[in-house]
Amino acid sequence: DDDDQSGTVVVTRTRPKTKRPSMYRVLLLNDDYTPMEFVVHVLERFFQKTRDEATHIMLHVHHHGVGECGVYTYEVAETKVTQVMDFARKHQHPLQCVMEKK
Ligand code: NFA
Repeated sequence: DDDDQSGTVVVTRTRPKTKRPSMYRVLLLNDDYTPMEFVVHVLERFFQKTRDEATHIMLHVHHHGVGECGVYTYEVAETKVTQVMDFARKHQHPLQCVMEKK
């Protein structure tokens, strides 16, 4: 409740405004050089995939050029992309990981 210049009592009610966060897909891109086993390892290590799930996603990327690793809020997606890019660079593989708004 409030009191304005005229002395009128102004009642302002609030409603709970909970905005759901935007979600972002994290994608792996195919290339000709990164070993298949390395991509499977990345999917297990950074995206908590089982070996079978990781193999399926890796083969999808290999055949279609791009594939989804997971869907996360902005900061989590950004962290995954950085972790994967740093790990690929460390091992001198050209693997690319990107994020896109859903
Ligand atoms: N195309 C790569 C190869 O034949 C494997 C790969 C899969 C790379 C998925 C990147 C992403 N060694």
